[in-house]
Amino acid sequence: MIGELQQLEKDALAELATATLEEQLLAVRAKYLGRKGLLTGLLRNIAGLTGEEKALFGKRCNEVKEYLTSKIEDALKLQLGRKKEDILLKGKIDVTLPGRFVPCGRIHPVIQVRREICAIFASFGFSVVEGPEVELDYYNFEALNIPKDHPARDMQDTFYIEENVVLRTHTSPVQIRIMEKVQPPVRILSPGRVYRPDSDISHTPMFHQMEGLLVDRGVSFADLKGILTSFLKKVFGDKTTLRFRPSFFPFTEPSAEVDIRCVMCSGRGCRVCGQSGWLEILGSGMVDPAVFQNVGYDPEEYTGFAFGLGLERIAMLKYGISDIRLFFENDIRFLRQF
Ligand code: 2NM
Repeated sequence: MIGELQQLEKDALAELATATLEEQLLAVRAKYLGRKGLLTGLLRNIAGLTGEEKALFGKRCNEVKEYLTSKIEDALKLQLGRKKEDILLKGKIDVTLPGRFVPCGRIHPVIQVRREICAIFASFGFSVVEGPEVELDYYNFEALNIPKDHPARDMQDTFYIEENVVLRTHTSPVQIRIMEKVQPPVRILSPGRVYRPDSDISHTPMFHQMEGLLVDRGVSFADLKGILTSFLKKVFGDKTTLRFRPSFFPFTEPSAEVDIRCVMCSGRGCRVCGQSGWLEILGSGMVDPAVFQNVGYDPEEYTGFAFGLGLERIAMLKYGISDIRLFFENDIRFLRQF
């Protein structure tokens, strides 16, 4: 029996010597020292021994058990150390390697222009407001005095979602929503995406608009001219020449379009201004009393002016871009230039 015990110890040590992984070490421990292990099996035979033999064999068994236990513990500790080292080695960073190139984005030119214009009007006391892009027919047309038979209502000019739901064709419905909620004085700016079914070198089905509205007692056309003149000189430079040209919009009366002297040819006539020497920049006018009536403002008490402009158009003139579609192709070589 002592011989079997010695053989067991030898075998266990031999297996331990070749075991390196944690699973292997635990398997060795289970095989020899576990509750159903070989050593327990040997101890079961103790019954057949005499008292003296029993004591000796039991003592030897304990010694072997303690010895093997400590050997396996040592081996387990060693392999844990190796595992930690492995993890550290794998995670080692070579700080002398060159860094990875991270391409840097830019603010889109249309949004740059939007921010610039918002900042100018903020300095005039306007606040920025936003509203839904999917809009009710009522807010997009009806409240703005655009009657059912107006040409702007044709399917060609508006994306319809349902009979009375459209993609907004301008951001004026945002202003109607504000006027419904708050009493004058009102000074607001509503930038945002708008949608019209056009597509060519100067039209995309989605583009960005900015509309402004100022309502108070005693607001006149002179205020409109003053504010818009200051604004355009801030955007295009102090020396900018402008003209107010009579126009028509269903929601303003009187209405005026504002042109600036062509920034490309200084008025001599070129392709950009169609040889006219002038560039159309924005539409404007005194808010029609019918619109005030629709939002519950008393047209006898209040007057106001409003204007609207396309942000892509301003960006094109400012940066000398000839095709509006470039803004939406997301070609990094184009976008990086601004
Ligand atoms: C324009 C031109 C003229 C305009 C009118 C309104 C409102 F809601 F007050 F009636 N908002 N924007 C307006 C006026 C827009 O865009 C060319």
